[in-house]
Amino acid sequence: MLEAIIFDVDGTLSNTERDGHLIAFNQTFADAGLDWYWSDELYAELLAVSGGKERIRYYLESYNTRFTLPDDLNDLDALVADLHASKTRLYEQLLSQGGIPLRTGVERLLTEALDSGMRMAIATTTSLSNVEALLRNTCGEESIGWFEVIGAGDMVAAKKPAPDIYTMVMNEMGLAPNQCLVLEDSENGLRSALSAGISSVLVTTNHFTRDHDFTGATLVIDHLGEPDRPFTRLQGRQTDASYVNLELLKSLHEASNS
Ligand code: XBP
Ligand code: MG
Repeated sequence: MLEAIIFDVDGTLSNTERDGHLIAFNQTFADAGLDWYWSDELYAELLAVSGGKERIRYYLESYNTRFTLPDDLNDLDALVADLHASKTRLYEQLLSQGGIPLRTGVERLLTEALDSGMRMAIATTTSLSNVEALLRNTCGEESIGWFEVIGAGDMVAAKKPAPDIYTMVMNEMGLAPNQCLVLEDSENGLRSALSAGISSVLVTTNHFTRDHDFTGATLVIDHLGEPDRPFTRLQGRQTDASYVNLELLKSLHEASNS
C-alpha cells in the first residue's frame, strides 16, 4: 500500500533552477567581480552535478579551467563557500519577492494529500533553509509542517544520483521502498530514488530536464496538470487521467509494485 509521497524540490515543486538558482548564481559572480556567466545552455550541462557548491567546483574543473585556482586548497574551499552563501542569500531574496511560484498542480496535490492524511516527505540536494523559504513564500509558514521529514543538502555525504537522501528519509519514516512513491524532475533524481529501491517514480519534466534519460520511471509527464490544464504523457504507463491526483498516484504505485 502507498504510505508516503516523497517530493524532490528543485525543478519538481517549482522551477527554482530557472527562476531562482541560475539568476542568483550569475548575480553572485557579477557582485564578486568575476567574469563568469552561466548561460541557459551551460547551466543545463552543469546540472549534471547536484548541489550548488559541487556545481561551482565542477565548473572550475571542467569548463573555466583558465581561472587561476588558489594555491591553498583551503582557500578554494573558502571561495566556493563564500560564493555559495551569497547565492543562497540572493536566492532567498528572489523567493521573498514572490518571483518563484510553484509548478502547475503542485499546491492542489499537496493539499489533497494533506487532507487525506497521506504521509509526505522531501528529499532534495538543496539546503533545508532553501526548502523552508520556498514553502514559506508559496504555501505559507505552516506548510513546512506538512512534511514529516525534510531530507536536504549536506545531511548526507553523497548527493543525488546516490541513493543516500532517499534512504535517509525512508529510514527516518520507518518505511520500506515499496511503501513510497517519489516525484522527481531529473535523471539524477530518478537514479537516486531507483537506487534506493523505490520503483514508483513519477517524473515531471522541465526546461532543463526534458531531454534526460528517464528509463525506469513509472510515468513521465510535462507537469502535474490541473482539471482545466491536462498534462502530456511523454513516457511510461498508459493512463486516462489528465491531471495527477492521489487516485492516480495510488494506481501508479500499485502497478509498479505488483
Ligand atoms: C537540485 C540541486 C540543487 C540546486 C541548488 O536539487 O542540485 O543543488 O541546483 O541548490 P533537487 P544548492 O534535488 O531539489 O532537485 O545551491 O542549495 O545546492
Ligand atoms: Mg530536482
